[in-house]
Amino acid sequence: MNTDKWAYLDDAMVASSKKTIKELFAEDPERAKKFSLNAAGWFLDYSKNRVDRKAMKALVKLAEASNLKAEIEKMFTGKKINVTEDRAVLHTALRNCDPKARVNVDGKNVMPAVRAVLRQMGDFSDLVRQGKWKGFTGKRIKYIVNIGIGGSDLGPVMANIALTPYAKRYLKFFFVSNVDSTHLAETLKAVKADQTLFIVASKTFTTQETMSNANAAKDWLVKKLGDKKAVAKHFVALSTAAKEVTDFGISPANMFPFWDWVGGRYSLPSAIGLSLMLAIGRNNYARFLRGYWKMDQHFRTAKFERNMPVVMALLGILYSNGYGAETYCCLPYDQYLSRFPAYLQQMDMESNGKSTDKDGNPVEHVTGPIEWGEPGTNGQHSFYQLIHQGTHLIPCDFIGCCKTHNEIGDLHDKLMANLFAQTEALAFGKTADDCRKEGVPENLVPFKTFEGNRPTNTLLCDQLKPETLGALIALYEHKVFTQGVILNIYSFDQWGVQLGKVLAKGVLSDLTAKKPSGKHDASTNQLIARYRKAVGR
Ligand code: G6Q
Repeated sequence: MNTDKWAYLDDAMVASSKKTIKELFAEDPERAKKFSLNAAGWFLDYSKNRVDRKAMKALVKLAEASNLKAEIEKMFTGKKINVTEDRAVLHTALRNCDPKARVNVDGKNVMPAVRAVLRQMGDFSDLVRQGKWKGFTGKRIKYIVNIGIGGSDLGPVMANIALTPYAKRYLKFFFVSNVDSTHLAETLKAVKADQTLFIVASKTFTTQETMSNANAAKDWLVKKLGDKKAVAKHFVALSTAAKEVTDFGISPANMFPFWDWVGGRYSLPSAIGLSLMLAIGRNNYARFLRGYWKMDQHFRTAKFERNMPVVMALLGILYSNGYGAETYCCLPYDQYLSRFPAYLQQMDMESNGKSTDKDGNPVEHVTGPIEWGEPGTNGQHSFYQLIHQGTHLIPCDFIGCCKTHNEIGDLHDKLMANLFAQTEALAFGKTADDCRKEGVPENLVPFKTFEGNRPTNTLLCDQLKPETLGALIALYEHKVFTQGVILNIYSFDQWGVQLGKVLAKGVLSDLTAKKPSGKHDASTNQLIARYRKAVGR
């Protein structure tokens, strides 16, 4: 690796800080066109960023000097780039739609197994959707409860909401993730045992929250239907852990497998997507995968300067490491994408929230940004004030769909007008002179002035469809991957999640034991004692 590669970021900063976005637009009438890209059904306008050609060239050099091309190939061809877990990273194989594709892990082509699981999922979802999969008492399935957390929950929830227009409305979906008993209890109140299918979604099948909820759901079902044998008709598993699944009481025939080379937060296109397939059907699910695949191919083959994930990644690096932006905001102007920011949060922050580089040294650059966001226009009436006039620089992605699935009067025009207007206001602001011309009294001018020069990307698609959603997810996955490569960190492990899990076990035994160990710090001991007193232990 070129150790001087960060000099390219300095070059980019020199070019970037010379002119404001307003000045950049004034000097080039073709700017909008030049700083726009198309890929896999998405149009990206990144002209409202603090970059000119020079800055972009320098940023592209940063990507090249990070050996990005070679790293992309390593991922797509199954090299073990998840070094700390000694695993390949092959979520791209899950949506590889080329019937002749071969992708080897440890010398074995994984594609036949990928296709076999997709067929298994398709056949099962046909049975359920057609009412041919009967519950223990002979009734068809109406309620589907996905029990999973983190990567086994956020993607399925997000995509189920996003593709509601394609869903079979007869089926009612629920997602239970939290170990807070309220989550399961409220769900069980809304379903009928003899018509409910529980999907236990867990890569490891050992996660405390998921297994606690799954066991409680199993007890509930057996009690309601009065026979242990009912489990076979009402529980299926999505997992890599065949033994644990069998020990739980789910037959291998009702297990949909995936593999250790699928990371939890990248697992939506694996068996973890079963709840989505049940909702939208196998054909729409195939479209969803095809969208991912199109973006995968774009990422793998397009030149960096025309490569949508790479361009977005480079802009992100410019703001986090050049301008010190600490957060990144995702603002979908589509109610169906309401959970997309939450999904992105895990994808980005769990992947690139690292402080050790690949050589085991402390990182010298800012790694993953704090990712947040809410659907527009709601956010406009709460936190946008800070984005417009606050002291933080917050780069934003605005995401919109030109056609709505729900035409009501001019609501969609209004929604999109707000999206476009926000990016305009953020980029161009409003000068003190503009205020004066509008007759703003002098004492109010400082308050009504907008600095502008606030960077945004705008992503537009024709309509939110299965394929556009797949492509959108892949776009961000590859953006995060690119940033990880440039930052020289491992994006596919998550050791930071472990410590809390281990400590929780010790605390749990102190909450329930006859006598607490008192081995924690004074604050934690005090909290444990207070809790025990409140619940009468
Ligand atoms: C994702 C993380 C994490 C994981 C959950 C659930 O990349 O590893 O969010 O998905 O902890 O894990 P299981 O699927 O094993 O239950």
